[in-house]
Amino acid sequence: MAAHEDFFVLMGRKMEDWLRFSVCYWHSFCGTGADPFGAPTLHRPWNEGAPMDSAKKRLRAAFEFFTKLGVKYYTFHDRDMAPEGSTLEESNRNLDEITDLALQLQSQTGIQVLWVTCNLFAHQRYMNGAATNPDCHVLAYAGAQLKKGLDTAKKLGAENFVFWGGREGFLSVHNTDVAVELKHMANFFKMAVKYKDKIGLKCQFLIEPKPKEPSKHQYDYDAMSVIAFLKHYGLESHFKLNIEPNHTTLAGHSYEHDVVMASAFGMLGSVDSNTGSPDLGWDTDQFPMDIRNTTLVMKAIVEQGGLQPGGLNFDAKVRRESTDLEDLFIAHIGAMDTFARGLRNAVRIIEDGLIAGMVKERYSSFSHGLGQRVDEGSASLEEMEAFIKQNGEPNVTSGKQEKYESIFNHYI
Ligand code: XLS
Ligand code: NI
Ligand code: NI
Repeated sequence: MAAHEDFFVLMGRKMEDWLRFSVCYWHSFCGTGADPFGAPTLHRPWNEGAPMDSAKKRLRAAFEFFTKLGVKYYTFHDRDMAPEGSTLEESNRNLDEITDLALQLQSQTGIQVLWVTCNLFAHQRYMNGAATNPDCHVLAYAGAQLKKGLDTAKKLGAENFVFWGGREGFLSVHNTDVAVELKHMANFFKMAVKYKDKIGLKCQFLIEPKPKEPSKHQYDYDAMSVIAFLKHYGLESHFKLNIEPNHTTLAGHSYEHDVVMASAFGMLGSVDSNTGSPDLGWDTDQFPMDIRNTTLVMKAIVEQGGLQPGGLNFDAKVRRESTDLEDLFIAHIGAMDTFARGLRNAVRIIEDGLIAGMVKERYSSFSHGLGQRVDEGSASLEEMEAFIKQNGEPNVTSGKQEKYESIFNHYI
């Protein structure tokens, strides 16, 4: 291997295989820069023309972008790739026509679908939720749309399928039967698992937590809530999590928190690698540009052996003031560099082993005797009592937080 190639191999794996970058379709190709206070500012040439014509122009432009950028994956919602028709049949026909073209472009370029998802939140019918709607007629529509979404995932060879519960939550507890809604959501997921098996769809199912927005209370609040939900309904072997740090900070956690928690439970499947502004209260979907954050995230990812078949999906949008087409390139390249540097830092932290050694030492009392029995789950309260009667008061040990922080800073 040439020295130059060596530079891109870390811990036996190519950087691109650690990172598995993906471009998202909705923000980068459907986004217009419109916000609740203002008109579109991003005038993309592919958004002009009749809906199906512009859908094709958009797809070709997107593949030109993926190719120029050199990414291998993209993600999309059914409804951002093809416009919704006036009936389910018409929507499905639209999707078939556009995904035929997507399939062609995929085989010409080698670019793959990291994940596909169904938009079960934008249409008016879903205003009170999809799988948690109080009206079964709406739930049925969502199920029918999901069936097509899973067929589409199979057609395009998607490596994952994401469920983000856009309006699966509530605004007021007065009109909501929480227990019933949660049961319906679980049953909806069970139908998805069953259909996936039936059609032989091989992809990984992922749930994306988010605490609020658009609903006030969302059921998939954060990583731990979703894991508890999955375990409660016996679904944990069929799903992993797609963690979006912007949502994690909205839940009141630090940037890396849910990545670390999901990974600790063996449930980290993929990452929507964006960032918010924690000083605001909403999902700003900015490109991740903070190397400290990406170092912590990549450390968790490398420690679990990577994200495959998941990846790092840029669920991020250029600011409405970033109006040049080149800003789309700059944003993605800057974010990829931020993650690449995070990866290199994380690998140095892991290979040096200094922090891991300090953490190991911190827990060393659990490696023998009573500690070992506690760790294995075989100790009893009677033993604790006997131990304390014999050994008395413990000596407190320093947590050394500032030392850890100072060491971490050396790697940034
Ligand atoms: C919205 C979510 C959404 C999902 C896909 O906040 O991040 O974009 O990733 O539906
Ligand atoms: Ni997302
Ligand atoms: Ni989001």
